Amino acid sequence: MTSSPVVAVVCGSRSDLPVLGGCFDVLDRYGIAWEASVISAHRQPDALGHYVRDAEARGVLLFVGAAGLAAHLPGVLASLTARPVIGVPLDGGALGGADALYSVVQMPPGVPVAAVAIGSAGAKNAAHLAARILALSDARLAAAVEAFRAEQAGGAELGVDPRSEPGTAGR
Ligand code: RP5
Repeated sequence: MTSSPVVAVVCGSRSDLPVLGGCFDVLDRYGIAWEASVISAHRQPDALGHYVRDAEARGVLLFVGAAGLAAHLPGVLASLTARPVIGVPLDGGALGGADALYSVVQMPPGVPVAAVAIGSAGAKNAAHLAARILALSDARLAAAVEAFRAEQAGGAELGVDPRSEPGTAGR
């Protein structure tokens, strides 16, 4: 990234990074400068505090926190900054991500986290939501968000014969 990051994506483990690919792709599509870090709220709490303070000083405007299991990372991020935090719950094992979802979404009043869907869908939506928030004070980004919406709206298919779809024969 050449310009200074405005979105900081933090995940709790290197094992989370593959699921976040769509988040980085969408941020790139919008031309949003980002940086990614692996800092566990449980294993490296002091490092997380230092990182948030440094990121704010460098101009980061919004944080994305992604974690699985007892996913406290987004909530701890929200406790450390007044800037918006989007939480991505990840599927970390036996409970299929429901554990992380509950951890991310059930924040106490006064410490908000914007929770998105579990896994890769949520990772992409974290980037789309970040773009919409940042677009409130960025005309270029507002145009990019509208361009994406227009492109997406053009994908409707009317009068489809499902039997003619490729790959559905014999199912
Ligand atoms: C969470 O525990 C991480 O976000 C990850 O989803 C999960 C497992 O971490 P590792 O044991 O793979 O490092 O904190």
